[in-house]
Amino acid sequence: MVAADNLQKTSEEAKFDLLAYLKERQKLCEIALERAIAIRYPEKIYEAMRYSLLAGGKRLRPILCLATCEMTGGTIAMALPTACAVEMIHTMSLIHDDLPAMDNDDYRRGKLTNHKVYGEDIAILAGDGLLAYAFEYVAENTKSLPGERVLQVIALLGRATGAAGLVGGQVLDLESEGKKDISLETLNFIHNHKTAALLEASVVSGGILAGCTSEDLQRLSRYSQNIGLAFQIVDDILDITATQEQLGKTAGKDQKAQKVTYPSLWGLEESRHRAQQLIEAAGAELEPFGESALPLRAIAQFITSRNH
Ligand code: GRG
Repeated sequence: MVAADNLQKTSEEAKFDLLAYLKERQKLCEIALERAIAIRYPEKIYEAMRYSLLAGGKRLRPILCLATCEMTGGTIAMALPTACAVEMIHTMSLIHDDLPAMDNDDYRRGKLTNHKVYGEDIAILAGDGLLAYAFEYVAENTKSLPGERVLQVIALLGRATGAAGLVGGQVLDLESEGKKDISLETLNFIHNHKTAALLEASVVSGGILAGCTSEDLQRLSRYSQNIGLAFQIVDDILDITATQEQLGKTAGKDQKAQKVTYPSLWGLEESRHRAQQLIEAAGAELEPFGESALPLRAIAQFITSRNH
């Protein structure tokens, strides 16, 4: 019986065309993001915000938010403003991460970084503008849902972005620079906050908007913490194995900076193995959602198979 169930699942998964799904969802997100910010006076700041927001990228976070909302009984319309907001927050973090005071990078998403085009002052403000607008956008545009759900989403996004999330992870990352004795515990803390926190907020907010039970929200948290860490392990692997063209940003930066990474602790093979284990653990959390979990399951697999 178990074997038959597994066979059934395999054939359903085989039928699911992830690439077509991602392409369609990316297009939907591109259109929504393009409409979200119009150019007004003073034009320069809106242009700088749009330059990075509309520079491409995989749109993984908004796609996860929409997919989770649908999986748990909600609709795309319910989650679209939040999906746009998580991409605005993510883009803000990339703009600030690339600044000379942080990672000092010249390329992002295959284009010159924001500060290289607009200068450091405007790049800082473009990040700030996107961050503030993300919260305004959710509050103003999430229609026909209980206000309590919207407040819960806003609180979750705030927590994932501030010192308990992205900011905290970035601080520890900066403090770890140049140190060779970083423990696995510290490395996990950095990436659970820098990378997994916003992925988790993207997924869980989709569930909140759809009105999930707290038990299901906990499952969604565990799913996303697992894919978040796997995502970072793969990011570290790609920094070694992929080219600048594939990544759209400078490759080989970690090794050059002699940064402690998962491959530097475990080696490439073991890192791949552990990322796959995390993806399997993530998939197990989706069991109760049955067939409607196909997109989230396939996205988790994509995280370990991606080459950019
Ligand atoms: C100023 C409130 C505030 C926060 C900023 C700079 C910073 C604090 C945090 C850094 C966060 C950061 C850049 C984490 C890295 C996450 C990561 C793996 C990014 C790459 O994500 P992808 O591969 O990129 O999804 P695309 O371009 O496809 O969207």
